[in-house]
Amino acid sequence: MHEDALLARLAALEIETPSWGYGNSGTRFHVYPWPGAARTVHERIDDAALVNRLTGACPSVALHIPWDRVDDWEALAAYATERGIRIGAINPNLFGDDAYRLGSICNPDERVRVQALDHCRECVEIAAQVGSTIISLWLADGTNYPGQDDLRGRHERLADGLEALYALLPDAMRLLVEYKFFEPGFYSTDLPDWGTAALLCRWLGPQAQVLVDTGHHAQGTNIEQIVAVLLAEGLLGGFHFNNRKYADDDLIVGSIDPFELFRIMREIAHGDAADVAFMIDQSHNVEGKIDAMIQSVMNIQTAYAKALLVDEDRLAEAHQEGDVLGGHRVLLEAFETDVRPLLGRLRSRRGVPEDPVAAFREGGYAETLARERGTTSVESAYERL
Ligand code: LRH
Ligand code: MN
Repeated sequence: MHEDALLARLAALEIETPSWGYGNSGTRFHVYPWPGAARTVHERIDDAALVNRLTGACPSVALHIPWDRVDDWEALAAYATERGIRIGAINPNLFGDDAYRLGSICNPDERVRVQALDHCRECVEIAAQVGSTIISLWLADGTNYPGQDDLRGRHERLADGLEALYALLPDAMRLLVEYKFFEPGFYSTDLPDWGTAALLCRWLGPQAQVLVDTGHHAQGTNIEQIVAVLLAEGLLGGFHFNNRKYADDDLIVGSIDPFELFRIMREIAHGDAADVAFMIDQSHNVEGKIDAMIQSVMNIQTAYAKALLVDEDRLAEAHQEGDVLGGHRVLLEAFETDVRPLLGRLRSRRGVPEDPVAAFREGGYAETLARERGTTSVESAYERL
């Protein structure tokens, strides 16, 4: 592929960052506060806008409701626009309420199911007010013990609930259905895998597609094959990029297994991914939030650049000739290519720093934010928790 075509494909890659990735976050063991970490939706939007200014690749920020709730949604959309970004996917929260102990739309209690659908209806209205076209739905629904509930009954309630939500969508809006194989359900999860999500999306209709969170699979799962099949079926709606070594660790994408990310992005580069929403979903528990997010964007761009370098003609030849190692070596050649100079040229063409993480660190942004937000040190950040 000629360099101009490569740079055009790379320039077209837009990566949405999550508002919840900019605030203090942790595990059930502890939340370690970070000096200058965003505390309000406006500060989270400010940080997302800074990531966009330094990378030129992140024109939208995903919101989570009610974590990012405000009284005036138009004003919030304007606040984002003034800072050069727009509000992206709206994520309903059907896990952060006492009522959801036994689930939300799969709950055996109809009153809870009605409450869950009401929240989804509010999220559809919010999306319409802020100009968002994506409802990104993850359900924590599941059970912890055999016999706790009827698995078939829960599936039927799941289908009914999604059908009712689907009916609320205006024409231009999409429902992205996110699956996860376990947690917080430790015996069954009602939306556990890509197959269940794909079946339901195909049944719901063309505005429903599957969201692949790269941390939501059993060890050893071939995620790029799931991506290839969903692309082939026109059911791939988007990604929640992150990385993990063990479970849903939500670490920086590409930080543990960059070769896997490359293999996933090769399926994207080789497929028709025009409508795929590339979103990050991470929590930065021990590191700075903003430079971690910028590094994540760079890791995705790196994987995509290498994927675009795959010599697809030679690969097809190797497949035709049954040249097993030959085919593998075509992929290795691209993966082992240093694409930093190419990405440096992309960024200088865009007028953004060639190394955005270095620019953030050398630019004193962290110190400025910590001073402005009054948490100049970890200690003072502790006091504010
Ligand atoms: C669930 C999940 C989901 C979000 C949450 C922040 O594990 O991936 O996408 O709602 O993380
Ligand atoms: Mn996710």
